[in-house]
Amino acid sequence: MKISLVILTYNEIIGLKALWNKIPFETVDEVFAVDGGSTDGTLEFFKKNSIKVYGQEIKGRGEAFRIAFKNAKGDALLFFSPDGNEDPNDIPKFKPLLEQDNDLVIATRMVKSARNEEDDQIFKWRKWANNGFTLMANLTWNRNKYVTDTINGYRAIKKSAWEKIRPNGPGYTIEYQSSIRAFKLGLKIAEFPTLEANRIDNRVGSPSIQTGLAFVKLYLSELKVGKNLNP
Ligand SMILES: Nc1nc2c(ncn2[C@@H]2O[C@H](COP(=O)(O)OP(=O)(O)OP(=O)(O)O)[C@@H](O)[C@H]2O)c(=O)[nH]1
Ligand SMILES: [Mg+2]
Repeated sequence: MKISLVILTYNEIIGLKALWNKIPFETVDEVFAVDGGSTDGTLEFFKKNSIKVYGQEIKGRGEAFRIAFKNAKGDALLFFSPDGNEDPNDIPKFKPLLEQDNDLVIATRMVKSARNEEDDQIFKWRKWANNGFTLMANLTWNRNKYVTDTINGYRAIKKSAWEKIRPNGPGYTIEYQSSIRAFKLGLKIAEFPTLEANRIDNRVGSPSIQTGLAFVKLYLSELKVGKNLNP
């Protein structure tokens, strides 16, 4: 099975530089980046390191995923966000699970042996919200083993599965929609625990309230479309 590593960036030069030498490139078959319009030196960094970059006419991670699937040569795409949250040591863990016939493999931040970015805070607002959305998706659509982190971006998806689910959602909803649609079709999903670290620069990434509302909207629209995924 050939794996395409997709690096997702939007002004991520600080994390990118810090993590670059820790990425096990030798364990994947292809590497490219999809960039949402960086102006901070990210594009120059990729150029210097001979990494092909696809730009986006429409911003957001949803569009980035779609561009990646259009262009990748691999059988499965592994999405990596170099902002510090995702541990590059996990990159080789996806392939064996894909080869065990799983369509979607998710690095979960929501089991005992894992860590979520907010675990050292008393009020884990984002974690709790994520767990709420995950519960709703599992109860509504999952007929197999409970999936603990339907939202994490650190995941690998087989091209064959993507073509069946064809997620059309915007921005940060893309992972949630992919998980929901995989539930609907009864695709095989595996998870392994990951240790989510803090963002390397101290920026705030996704805006919480706006993203939460987008998730509610996505959940409702998935209820409406049901199994009619390609209208
Ligand atoms: N290609 C692409 N990547 C994006 C876009 N928006 C965000 N990203 C990248 O996706 C990754 C995750 O985005 P973040 O904004 O950090 O979202 P988050 O992880 O929910 O937020 P934090 O917890 O604050 O890090 C980062 O590597 C971003 O650079 C986009 O429009 N296009
Ligand atoms: Mg992040």
